Amino acid sequence: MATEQELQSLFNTLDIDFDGKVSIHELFFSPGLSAIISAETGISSPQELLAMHGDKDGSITFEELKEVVKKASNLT
Ligand SMILES: [Ca+2]
Repeated sequence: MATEQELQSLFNTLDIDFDGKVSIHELFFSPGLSAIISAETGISSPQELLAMHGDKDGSITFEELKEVVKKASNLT
């Protein structure tokens, strides 16, 4: 479980180039944080997360990520 604030903080840490989106490279660059994302979304692979819920360019925005966590009933 995570609050929106915790999720935003996690997202900002993952977004290394500060473009407002988390890419597959950024997820792979931070395996520990990526594991937390997996736990909160219920989707174990970053590839699957981005393919199912990300943008055409293979990145995910905070709003998109928040929706996935909300649907997994892990947003408090
Ligand atoms: Ca980024």
